[in-house]
Amino acid sequence: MGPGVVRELAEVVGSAHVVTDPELLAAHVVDWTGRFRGHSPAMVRPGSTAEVAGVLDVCRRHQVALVPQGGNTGMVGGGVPLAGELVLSSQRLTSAGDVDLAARQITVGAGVSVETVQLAAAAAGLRYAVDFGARGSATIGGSIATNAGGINVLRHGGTREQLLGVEAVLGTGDVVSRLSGLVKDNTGYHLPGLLCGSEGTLGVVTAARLRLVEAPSQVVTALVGFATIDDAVTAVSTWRRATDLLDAAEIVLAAGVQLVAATFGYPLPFDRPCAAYVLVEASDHDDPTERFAELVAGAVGVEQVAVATDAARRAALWRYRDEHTAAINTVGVPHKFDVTLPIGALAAFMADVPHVVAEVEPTAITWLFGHVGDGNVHVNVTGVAPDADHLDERVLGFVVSRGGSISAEHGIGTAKARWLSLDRSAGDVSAMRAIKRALDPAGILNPGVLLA
Ligand code: FAD
Ligand code: 2HG
Ligand code: ZN
Repeated sequence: MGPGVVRELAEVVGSAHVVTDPELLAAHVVDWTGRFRGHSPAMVRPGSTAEVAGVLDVCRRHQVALVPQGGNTGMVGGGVPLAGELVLSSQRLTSAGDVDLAARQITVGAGVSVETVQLAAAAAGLRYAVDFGARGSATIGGSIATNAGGINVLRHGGTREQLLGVEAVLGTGDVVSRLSGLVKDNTGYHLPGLLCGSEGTLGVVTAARLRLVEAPSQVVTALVGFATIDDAVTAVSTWRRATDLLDAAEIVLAAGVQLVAATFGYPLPFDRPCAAYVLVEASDHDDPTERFAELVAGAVGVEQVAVATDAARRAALWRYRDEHTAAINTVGVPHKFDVTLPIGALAAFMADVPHVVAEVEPTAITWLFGHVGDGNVHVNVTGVAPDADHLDERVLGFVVSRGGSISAEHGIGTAKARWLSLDRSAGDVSAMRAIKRALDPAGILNPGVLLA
């Protein structure tokens, strides 16, 4: 990218917002895990949809590839410039409207964090239902691009279910603006739904209209220790059939809990370790604790239970789950496999996958945790080289052989682009390529991601 392009970009966004200093760029060319590291000539920070359109226009005319970037918490190497692309940051797209109480909706810029939306909703007595550990840094734009899931999917759905509309600049330069928040609106193709989960390959999201839900008045959180993984998975299926009140059901294993406690200096949750733990949360208008206690008491293989209803003790239980990602990163740069299995195949998958990893990487460590309520387990493997592709090939192939999906919620990114066809038919991939060609004909948006 020559100085002429930098000048043109500066004319669009102002020279203060075209960052070329390598020190300032450093944090934007490597992903959160440290596995994916690239380089970039510049990061551009447009402050409005019109400026995003201007940047894309410059890029199209000069055939400059770009990577949209929000909080850079993505887990699949999709938000970093691995092939020297320009970085388009949403840092300045931070407008935030008031909560619309009548509609229970809010409109925010793409660079607003998920946590900021949660707090705005809470201040209005409502709730933004998407939640996950990176809430403080992850942006609404990034969460839409990845269709982020998180801990409340089983009750409220993922990001797509909260998305009433978007504003976005497509690779063609067309601006899509659907922020009216109409709940019923079947006028043509549902472009917000298409952009959600498109991983920055079709357009740059600049703003979104989001659904808010009622805030729970009474919440109970429990950490339930089980004798086996199978018991834990079975209990969650049973509870889900018995009640609609579960907000979250997360699984962690003994080794992960031990690692989190040792890394952050927390006490172990119980005096004896359990093979598997389910962190389960339920909420209702009336205190759900009693109903919930009955369900736990009826489960097979329960060894230990800790219950919390006040915010501080609930948070203390959540940290054993939320801090897995950070703790694992202290062990080494992980290979991450974010996969879903049919619920009936989940326990066997969790028992078998460490052996599958050991077949190809005998000294690796396999960590398992995740959103057991929706069949989504995070397989993290440490002790292997970042480019050990044979491991990815083996694990992802194993997932598909058990009827699973190679991406539950993080997306394909660059990490799994080579294996897309393991999980999607030729016709499916061909339809996706046709959409990509139509909406990004110059191929400037995240060229290494998803359909590389
Ligand atoms: P980035 O990492 O900056 O980008 C992610 C992708 O979106 C890239 O492909 C990028 O090009 C694209 N993109 C970013 N902004 C835009 C935009 N405005 N327009 C178009 N494309 C864009 N994810 C889950 O789904 N569930 C979880 O439970 C979860 N927990 C996490 C916990 C931790 C501790 C961490 C570090 C990550 C976790 N993640 C989780 C992954 C990550 O936080 C999400 O994928 C999040 O949605 C990414 O948001 P971001 O703003 O950081 O996006
Ligand atoms: C989570 O559920 C995130 O904590 C991150 O999706 C998963 O670190 C991971 O593999
Ligand atoms: Zn997750």
